[in-house]
Amino acid sequence: MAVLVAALTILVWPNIAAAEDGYRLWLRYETLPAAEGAALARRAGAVETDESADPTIAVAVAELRRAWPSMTGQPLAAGGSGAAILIGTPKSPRIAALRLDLSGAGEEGFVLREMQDGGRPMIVIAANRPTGALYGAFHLLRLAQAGTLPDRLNVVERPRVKLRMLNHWDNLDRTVERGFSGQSIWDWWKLPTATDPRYVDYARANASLGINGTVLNNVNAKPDTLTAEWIAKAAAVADVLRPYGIKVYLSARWSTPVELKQTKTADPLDPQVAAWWKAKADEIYRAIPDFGGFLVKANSEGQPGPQDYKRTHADGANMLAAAVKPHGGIVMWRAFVYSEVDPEDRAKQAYSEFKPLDGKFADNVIVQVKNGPIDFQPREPFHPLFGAMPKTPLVMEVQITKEYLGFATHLAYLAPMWSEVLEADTFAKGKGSTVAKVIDGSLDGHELTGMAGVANIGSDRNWSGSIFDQANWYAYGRMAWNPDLAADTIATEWARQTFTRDPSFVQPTVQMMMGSRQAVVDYMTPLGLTHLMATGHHYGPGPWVDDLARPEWNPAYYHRADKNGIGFDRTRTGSNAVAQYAGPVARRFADRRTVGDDFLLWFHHVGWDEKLPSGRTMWEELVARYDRGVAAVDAMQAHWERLAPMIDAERAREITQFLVIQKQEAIWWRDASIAYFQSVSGRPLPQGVRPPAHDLEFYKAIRHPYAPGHH
Ligand code: BDP
Repeated sequence: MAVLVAALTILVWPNIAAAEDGYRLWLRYETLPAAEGAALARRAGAVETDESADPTIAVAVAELRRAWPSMTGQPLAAGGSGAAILIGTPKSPRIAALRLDLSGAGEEGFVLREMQDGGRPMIVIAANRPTGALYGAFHLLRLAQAGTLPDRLNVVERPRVKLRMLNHWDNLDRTVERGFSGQSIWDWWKLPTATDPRYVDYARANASLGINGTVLNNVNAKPDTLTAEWIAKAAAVADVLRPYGIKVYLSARWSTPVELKQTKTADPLDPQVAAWWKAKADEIYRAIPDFGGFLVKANSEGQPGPQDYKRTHADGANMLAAAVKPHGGIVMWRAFVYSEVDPEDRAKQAYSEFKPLDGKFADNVIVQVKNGPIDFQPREPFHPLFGAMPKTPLVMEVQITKEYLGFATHLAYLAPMWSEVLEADTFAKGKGSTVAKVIDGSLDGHELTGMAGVANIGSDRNWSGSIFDQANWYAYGRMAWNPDLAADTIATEWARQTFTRDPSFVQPTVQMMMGSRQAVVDYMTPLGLTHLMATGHHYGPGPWVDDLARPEWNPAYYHRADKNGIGFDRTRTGSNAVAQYAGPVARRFADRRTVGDDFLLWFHHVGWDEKLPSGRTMWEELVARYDRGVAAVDAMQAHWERLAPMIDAERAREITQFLVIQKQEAIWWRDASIAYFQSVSGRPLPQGVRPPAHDLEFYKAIRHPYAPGHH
């Protein structure tokens, strides 16, 4: 037996050693081709600093020392006279002596320069603060890994957005709301004493993108989060993340003091309530001196809030803001609200509630607005609050986890969706008032700026549930650093670091990624349709659902299909949601000739037999879009069959299998949707179109009580 085990070990071991399970993300530091590795080693053969006592510089140096020999294939020199990387801030005598202009680097940016230092060739990573130096180190490694290091380095970068946040929707029992990649990485039960080494790798990955804040717990928060027991756990995580420039924040439940039986009310204007939060903030800051602040979901989807006491969102936010203000903390107050009693179009409600509060928030409050007016759908127009609250800094919140875009198994690269919103012109101050300019503060002169991404990170070995979902984490971080970065540029640098630099792999992979989100739109919610997912878990189609307690939870509320036509009239003849946008935008959306395919049924109710610019009728076009979505997945599969052999078998296999799932589910979406809409439209299927595999009742009967991510 022992002999057999030994023999098996020998057989199996090489595979294990070469295992590519995705754990290393984009920080793989594979050995470069020999000539390139040697050239890199000549440019720098050692890593030097005067500031190794600084914890952030220390982790930057550690990262460089781990990556450099791994990429060059040569050990680092012990020190001395050869070419080297020199990293630090002006506190370092050697950096100060170089007299670099660091004004362009700001608080968190960096300068990368190749220059002579006492006759030695140096790659200099210099920054005003240690965190900037850490970001510079990661930038250097990104360029080296991606094979895009210029001959003479001369880079100046600084982040455009101040708060680059992840929002974990992680519960205290380690389940994750809308998480499809295992359990929460926060092993609360073992904290604060045991800290999983994974927290360090989490910090490295985030720091490599410039992410500088993380909200540890779900916006649907429990009062327990703010007990001494849990504060200690959060503090232990904060200690691990701190050297990487990442601050910890917590989601706070509005009614916490009442539920902990420490106050009688949660009325924000009650002095006892304000005193409780002030004492709580003091307690948190004693444990976490650089605590970032609170994220709050209030009076939204059943969560308590200041309106329970007839106070406004501003009253609530400002009371909390006063509690954290002496410590330099902030409050991120979410604008994701819609009422269970208000019959008004849900797409209008957040604007109606928040716009009148513009100018009423304290200066350490930032209002967090989802990218679109409904809820993280495969495509939404930009949220009308962007550009409408010039006196209030707004965070744009996007969902990295794919609640509505096929969970972790569908390949859907989300950067094109985020760019679409960031590039959208609000016309708030005339042409060129893009959402990106609202977010980076340049439009209205705000210093406090932010982006928030609902994390897709979990305990799965590959972190994100699939290899391609790692690209969404990556792209989110890169875009939070620079909202103008192009989605395909990001995909290219990600693919080159994650897989290989071989252009015959990278190019078609990037092409596949770039088209993938539109494919999802086409097979789930084409032409501006939205929110047609099945109830609760949001997995699979449910366009027929019309019997849920709240009207705006029903897909039928959104598509409004009847025997005459389909779509939600949001023009003047309907809910007039278009009027929440600035003039030129409102006019474009309101006009059938200018609204475009993407938002046609978002803003208009269109007759089934009306002719569209394609020459097809509405009904024919709808069917054609569903077919186009399925065909796009077919094409992805065909591409991948050719590409898979170019990478390691382990990751290739997962991608191949997930594409099979995506194909099956794209067909399910198409067939179920066509079966349903045909039952409403009564129109025959256009010629040559394949009928759904089953009748409508079959699709309606499908149940998924154990779908992941539900709460
Ligand atoms: C919805 C999710 C729900 C979240 C909510 C939110 O279905 O689980 O709690 O967003 O953002 O999309 O608060």
